[in-house]
Amino acid sequence: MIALITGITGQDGAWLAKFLLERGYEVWGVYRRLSTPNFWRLQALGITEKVKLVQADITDLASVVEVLRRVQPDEVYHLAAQSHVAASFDMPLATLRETGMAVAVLLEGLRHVRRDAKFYFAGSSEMFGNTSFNSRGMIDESCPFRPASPYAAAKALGCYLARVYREAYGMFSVCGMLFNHESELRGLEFVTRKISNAAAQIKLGLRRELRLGNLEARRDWGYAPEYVEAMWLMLQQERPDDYVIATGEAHSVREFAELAFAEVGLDWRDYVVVDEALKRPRDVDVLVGDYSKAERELGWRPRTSFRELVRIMVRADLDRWSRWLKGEPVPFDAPFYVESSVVSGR
Ligand code: NAP
Ligand code: F7E
Repeated sequence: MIALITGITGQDGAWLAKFLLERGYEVWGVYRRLSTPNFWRLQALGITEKVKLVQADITDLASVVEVLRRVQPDEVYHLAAQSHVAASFDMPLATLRETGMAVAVLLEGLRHVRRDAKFYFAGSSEMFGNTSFNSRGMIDESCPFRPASPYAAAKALGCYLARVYREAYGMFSVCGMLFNHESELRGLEFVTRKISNAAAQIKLGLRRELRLGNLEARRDWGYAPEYVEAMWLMLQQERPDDYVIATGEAHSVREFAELAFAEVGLDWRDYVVVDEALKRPRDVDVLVGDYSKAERELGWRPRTSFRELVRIMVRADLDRWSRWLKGEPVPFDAPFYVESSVVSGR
């Protein structure tokens, strides 16, 4: 089986590539040209030599069609996007193009080149925004979309397109409604990794404080390697359908910080500074997902607790910085990152 992953250099792309390689897939990954190569996650997982990398920009139909013709994939996992919610307020048009319109680029490309391929679209809990909850006090597939950011609006467009191509052309096209999922490969601009990295640096005396925005936001945080398995399961079903993937538990940013600093023996209150500039023009208060349908139909359920997730992330950052201080070569992003309220996003 041949799988094509867009966004292979991102967190989920790397974990998914590893997962599919382990199942015997021939894995191709789309990456875009950057001034500096960005393969640290593939290196960290030791799979750089095992995946086949092809260059394309997901907003460029010609380049996408060229890749589809060359690869002839059986399964396409469309993960590439401008994935940062706060950045979408700063770059709404670019986000709509890369996160929303690009879904039409992929679907049109597939419709013309490989209509029988299975297509996974990386939808998001953000599509629901401040929606009304189901009778279990959670969000499921039937809850209405109420996007609260340009990112969320773009993802909602992508999800609707995935359904339109399924219904209009009979394509096997699904929208995964994934709630926040994190890991040691998470980007530094997202709050969990921002915290785990800072806790590790502060512990080792490499910095003094951590500036955060809205500490009261509550999110349903799961472990990314388990979530990519759900993507694959969706494409192994007889009929295409959309699924919520979540843990069913919400925790606040404050709780994450508390646990992360405790993991390195520190009190978060001594180091975290709330910075109003890091608060978003609009935020979603609480997102918590009901994964009953996925459990029933895919046999999927989360396995890593919130506490374990925090531990995995903090220990990974502590280990990486400790090795880096000893001069060992470590594939990670943090030493090259400049964090300030101007560049770090919210
Ligand atoms: P990520 O780490 O930010 O990765 C995004 C990927 O998209 C990167 O490989 C990036 O390439 C690529 N990309 C962006 N614009 C591109 C373009 N114009 N052409 C080609 N590639 C482009 O995101 P992630 O956390 O892995 O998430 C994967 C997908 O799931 C995203 O669509 C995200 O919106 C969605 N999602 C994520 C979560 C979550 O909690 N992680 C939850 C729900 C949905 P570069 O490396 O070159 O930047
Ligand atoms: O923010 C609050 C922030 O940027 C989480 C993406 O993968 O998941 C992710 O989007 C919460 C928000 O993730 C800071 O206001 C406080 O309430 O880690 P985040 P996100 O916006 O939930 C969804 C499901 C996706 O689809 C996205 O692709 O944390 N927060 N202080 C902060 N957030 C950031 N980034 N930085 C702070 O300093």
